Amino acid sequence: MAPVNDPRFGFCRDCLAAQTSEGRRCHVCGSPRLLRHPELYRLSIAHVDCDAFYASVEKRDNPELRNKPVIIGGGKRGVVSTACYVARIHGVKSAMPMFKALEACPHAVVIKPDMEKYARVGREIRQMMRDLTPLVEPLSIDEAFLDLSGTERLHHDPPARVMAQFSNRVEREMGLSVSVGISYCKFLAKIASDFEKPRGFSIIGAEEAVTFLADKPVTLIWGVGKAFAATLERDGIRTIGQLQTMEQGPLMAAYGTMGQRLYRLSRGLDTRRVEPESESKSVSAETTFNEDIASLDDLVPILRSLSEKVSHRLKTADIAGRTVVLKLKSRDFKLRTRNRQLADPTQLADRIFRTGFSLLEKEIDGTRFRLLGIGVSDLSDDGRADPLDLVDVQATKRAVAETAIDKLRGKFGNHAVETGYTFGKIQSRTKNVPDEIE
Ligand code: DCP
Ligand code: MG
Repeated sequence: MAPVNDPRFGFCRDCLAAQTSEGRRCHVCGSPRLLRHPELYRLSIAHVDCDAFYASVEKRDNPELRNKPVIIGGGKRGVVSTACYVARIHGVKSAMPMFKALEACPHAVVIKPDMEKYARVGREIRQMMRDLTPLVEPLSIDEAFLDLSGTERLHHDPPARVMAQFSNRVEREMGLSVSVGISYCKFLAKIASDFEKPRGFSIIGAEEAVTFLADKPVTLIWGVGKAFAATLERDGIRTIGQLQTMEQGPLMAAYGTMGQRLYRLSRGLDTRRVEPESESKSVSAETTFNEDIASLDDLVPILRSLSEKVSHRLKTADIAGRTVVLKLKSRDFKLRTRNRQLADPTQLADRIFRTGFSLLEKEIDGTRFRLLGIGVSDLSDDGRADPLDLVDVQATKRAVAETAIDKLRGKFGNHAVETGYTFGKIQSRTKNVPDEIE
């Protein structure tokens, strides 16, 4: 009987044989991909992220590309969506302008993204995750959290071994590779999956969490973007280790709710649960125009009014959504959907509108549109929506203004207050088509 669950014994990621010795290669199959960790059989939160996702799908479907540098991108955005690992060696990165990428790697094969295909592949992989546990929380097209606590009796194997088998299964059946991170919480599982990409498998245990985090930059903390990192830098804080020496009170006094997050996450304290997708998938509003519209100026007031509708429904149901989805239908009925994930769920018209606006702006290319829709998905109702963002004072002011407008509308009806974006601008343009909630 293999010494499963005894942390003195690791196992081989390839053949899963238990490793009884300290050797660097598997004593059964010779593979060097061995896993050993004192908490190996106790950790049950996993994060999975596909390697160079779009590029890997294209390579799988055209074996001639296998050893070539491949860039997915181009089209109207003119930037790199993803680069395979060969292209990355030449310095090509996501979000790089295409012309720069081709300067760095002139012999790269450039492929336009086929979003439908990637979404289908993403769904197939998610289904394989759901074979392991119902607690699967997708974060984007190619990544998800899994909570495997309590599944050991079902699988007759601890989570780490289940995940190693999963990653082998994805390679075998889907022809794609993934990287896996395992820990006791979401924060560290996600960091772990990024640790030794591609084909990675990393483990961060509770014992080592604080030391592991100490020399890492603050940007590793969920919610610390460029702007906030710059604020912290001005205050002399660059590493997570520095946060570990600070108390919660002063951190909250300086940075509000974010201060609490800094305090907790820097110490590896993260009790967020893995939340499977919610029943109601999205809340949206859309409208078909009397006449097709091509100009941004004409679309903006409609977008604003639809954002307010969506926000009103979210507030009424006391839910919030983390992904903003923009929908456009062109005169020839071609559908475009674009989405963007926010750092926190929102129910504010202002955030929905501003995010929708930045997505819409990019789509203005002379096409005449017959329909515009805006909505949010990734719904949640746990009160984590719209933390007051002390970094962006203007955003806080707008949120406060919006609450005031909501109160007035609550008293005097929906048309009591109109914002500058919509005032007098849209009545004549839109048909009275019912909106939808999926
Ligand atoms: N993506 C994009 N634009 C970006 C970043 C990502 O269109 N700026 C798309 C393309 C990626 C997919 O999302 O294939 C997944 O994003 P990841 O950040 O997980 O990147 P990859 O999977 O490509 O690479 P990695 O191996 O680093 O995960
Ligand atoms: Mg990825």
